[in-house]
Amino acid sequence: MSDDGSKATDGRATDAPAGSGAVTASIEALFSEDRTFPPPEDFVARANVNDRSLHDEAAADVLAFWARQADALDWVRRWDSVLEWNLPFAQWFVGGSLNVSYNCVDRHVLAGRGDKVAFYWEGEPGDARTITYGELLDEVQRFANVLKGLGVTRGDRVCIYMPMVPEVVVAMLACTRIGAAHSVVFGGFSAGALRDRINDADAKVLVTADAGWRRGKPSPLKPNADVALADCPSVSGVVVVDRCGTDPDMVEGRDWWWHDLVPAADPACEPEAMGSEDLLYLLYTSGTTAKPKGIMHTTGGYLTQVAYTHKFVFDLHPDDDVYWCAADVGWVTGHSYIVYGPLANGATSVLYEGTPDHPARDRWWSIVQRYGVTILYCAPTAIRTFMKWGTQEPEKHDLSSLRLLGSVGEPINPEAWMWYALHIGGARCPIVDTWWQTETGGIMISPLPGLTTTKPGSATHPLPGISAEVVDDDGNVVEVGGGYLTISQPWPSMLRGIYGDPDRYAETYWSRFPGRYFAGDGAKLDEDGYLWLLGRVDDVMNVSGHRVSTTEVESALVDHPTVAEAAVVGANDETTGQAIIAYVTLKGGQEPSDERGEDLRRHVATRIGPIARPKTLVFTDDLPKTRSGKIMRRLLRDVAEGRVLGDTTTLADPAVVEEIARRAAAAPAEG
Ligand code: 7RM
Repeated sequence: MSDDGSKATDGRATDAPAGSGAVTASIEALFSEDRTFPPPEDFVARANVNDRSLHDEAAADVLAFWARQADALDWVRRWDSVLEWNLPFAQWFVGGSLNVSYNCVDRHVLAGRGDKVAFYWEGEPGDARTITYGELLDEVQRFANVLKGLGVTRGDRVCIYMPMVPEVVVAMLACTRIGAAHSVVFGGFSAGALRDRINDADAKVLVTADAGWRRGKPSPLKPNADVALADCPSVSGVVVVDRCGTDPDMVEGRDWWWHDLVPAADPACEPEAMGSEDLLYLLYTSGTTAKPKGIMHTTGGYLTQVAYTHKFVFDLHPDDDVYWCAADVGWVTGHSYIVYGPLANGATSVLYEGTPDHPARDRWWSIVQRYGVTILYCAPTAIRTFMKWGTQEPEKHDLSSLRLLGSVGEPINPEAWMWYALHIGGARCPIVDTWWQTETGGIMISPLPGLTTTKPGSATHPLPGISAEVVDDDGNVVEVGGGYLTISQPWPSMLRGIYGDPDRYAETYWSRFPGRYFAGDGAKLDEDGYLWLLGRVDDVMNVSGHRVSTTEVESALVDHPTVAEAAVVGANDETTGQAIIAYVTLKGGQEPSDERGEDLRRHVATRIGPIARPKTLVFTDDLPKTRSGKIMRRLLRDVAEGRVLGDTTTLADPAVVEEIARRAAAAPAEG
């Protein structure tokens, strides 16, 4: 799709904005037939983007456009060329040098904003800290010197395995200050997963904590780290934050307390001038094989795109907004939209350590009210969980500070979109459904909230500067209809490779459609030029020769008033190729029964067509999810096809899938 593919629906001139403050009218609009939402008039009036000039600039000269975005950063040396492109290898802002921690912290302090709050941090037990940009600068410099003292130098790798405490941000920025690459490993991963990632990256130092708070209990980290480190010869030093007072074993000469080293460290550390293409970080992501891929991100292009997208997609007004990205820093969303984008833009953010149901199911909404959160960015899986818990939870709090909502990580079904808009956004806040990946580094496809008319469930259009196209099996561009989502031009925050495996990079991302980056996602373009993400292509089912998206069937199920959440897979079937198997969690107070199951199957058939009617429907209390909240359809397929369960170690709760297997064996199926 071209950059101007959205002209008909993006222009203010062609759309009548919804009346300002007219909540009743907005609620009616929420349930109107066409279900399209122009940005509210009062939002448009103050928005960073409310016309097509960014689109026009990018369409006129995309490299000049990206150079202008890069100019929003402070460079030690300006680049010689914006892009050097030897497909599939890109280099951005070649010859330029800069320091990421300087851009994220120092320059705001130097501009007189040292007292501005960078983070309102809240621990799960209710303890809290406010960290200003000035304090962040002090801690980052000290910790940078601590790392140097442990022998870390420019070009080394540092592994970070931590809970959501301010020190995790400090550790990441300290690495960037001295030119070391970090590899953050999500705190929910096991000792074995940590070991493999440390060894693949050949990390010199590990930064961790004794434990982090989860549902009222310390969830251990240091004991896992000790198990991992028994097989990690590259690690010579470990720094431990005492978060929970669990008194872990400390190995003499290897392990050091944060609270001993940091206060004693030299408070001044000059930022290293790094090349634009120097490695900024590695982030491991699982692919189709057992070995996780170390996705490589570099410095100048990455920071340019995350700052640009954070400013325009979230319509950031740094002096007024309180921004909260509720992801974990162990995922790419945390890297780009908790740490680098917001800090590069001088934002004030909320950082929360714990679970949404501790001490009660209104914890998030109490945080929104207390800090006056204006922008909330979270995942559909969280929204569906809140739907399941009921509207009485958000209704306990005043959420009127919110003015913009974001979604990321999975397709958001229209039902969840509407619930989010109505019960969290008060029918007042635009929603940005942002599509991107660990590999893309930053947001690629999303509404611009002051410009784009949204449709619930559609991520709408590629951002200015991004060339996304849907292609068919043969790589031909699809104008209207379904196919594969590809990116046809390089972008600044694209991955630069898979650490230690350049062949795998070319093979995984650039071989399926020559000349195009293939994201692994199915997508369709509707008649109005709107993009609908249909999930990973291995989630597209083929029933009697018809392509049926798992997402569409899930959406239809969740659209039923009794359903809280649904996951759908295609299981091998002798007659139809694949058969549709649905796993359904009912809302609180709803009872599973054969009649209810039949009712839901009929509902899907009415919504999409008889071809999409699930053959089997299994009621479950929970769905198997990864720790980042993505439904593990692979395991549900194993269950559906009666296979021995595959690897469940990346699941948040492995017991869930065993229970589902028991119920599936007993579920009735249509002949
Ligand atoms: C940011 C992140 C990437 C995969 C991606 C998609 C899915 C993410 C959306 C989405 C539909 C969205 N990185 N995905 N965002 N699908 N609409 N707005 O999640 O590397 O962990 O996952 O997530 O399948 O390929 S990730």
